[in-house]
Amino acid sequence: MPETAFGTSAQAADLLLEARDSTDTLLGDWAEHLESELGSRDGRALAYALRTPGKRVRAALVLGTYRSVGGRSPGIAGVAAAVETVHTYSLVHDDLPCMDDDDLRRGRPTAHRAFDVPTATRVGFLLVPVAARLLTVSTRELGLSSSTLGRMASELFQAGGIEGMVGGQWLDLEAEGRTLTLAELMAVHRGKTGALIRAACVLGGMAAEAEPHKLAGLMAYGEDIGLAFQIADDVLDATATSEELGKPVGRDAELSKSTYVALLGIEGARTEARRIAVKAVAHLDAAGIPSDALGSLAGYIVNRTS
Ligand code: GRG
Repeated sequence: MPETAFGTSAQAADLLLEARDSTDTLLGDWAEHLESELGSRDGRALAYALRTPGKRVRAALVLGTYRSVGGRSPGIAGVAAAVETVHTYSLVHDDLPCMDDDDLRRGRPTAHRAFDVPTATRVGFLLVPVAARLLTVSTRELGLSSSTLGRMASELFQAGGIEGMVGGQWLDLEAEGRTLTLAELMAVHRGKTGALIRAACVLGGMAAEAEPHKLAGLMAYGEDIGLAFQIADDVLDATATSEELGKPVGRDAELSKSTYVALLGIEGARTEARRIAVKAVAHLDAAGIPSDALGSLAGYIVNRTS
């Protein structure tokens, strides 16, 4: 594995592999269970969405942050799957004709193409309580108190709501065809993408019952790495192929979206993503959190090709 400015990439590769395995297995089991529980076209569509295979970066961040502050239980996989389920809901709705109107996601037809728009709309909403159930079951398995569950749920669903993901997406949609300032664009990116990534990092810390200063360090890392992730996404939309991403490319330009690439150019955006990722890792060092695995993930996030 090559050395990068963020250390070796081997630790990120291992974490991502583990996150993919555990998340795909857990969500596959839930898909089967929910399909028979609902027993309808909605059940099949819900299972379809749960089974779409993503990179599982948010799950890897949950595992990595949990372990960085001493967590050791395999039960953390359920928390990771809960975060990925909120993310999947956002992708199902993001692809709808009233939003980005995309046909392909994760190399497969989007949920509304595989089924239909009303079904995909319902599936998006149905995924939110599935995430809540996953979080509840997993915190029980981790032996956490109901007040810790309450704090984790609040973190996750606040990040997924108007103060985070929904709010950021809303601003993003409103801004189509308009040129945002860098400060406005940063607010969009921190909301629509960064908030859930930050929550993944905070949830990992909360599940390990991290001390407050370490939790603050993980939150600061998550805040920066979430922004860096979306800047890298802007770069990939302008530079990667549809085969590499499993979704259409060049959509930002087609929809006249403000992006870091539009404002800073491709190289400028790459440099900015790397600068912010370095800053993210510095928060861990300042909080006394081992940064080998999380530094490696930061490197993956800004250097990835898909
Ligand atoms: C009601 C306004 C309103 C919004 C609903 C749709 C929505 C909520 C939010 C959209 C948030 C969104 C899709 C942000 C983009 C995040 C992003 C960069 C997704 C791609 O993540 P990857 O690369 O994808 O991790 P995989 O497929 O690997 O999981």
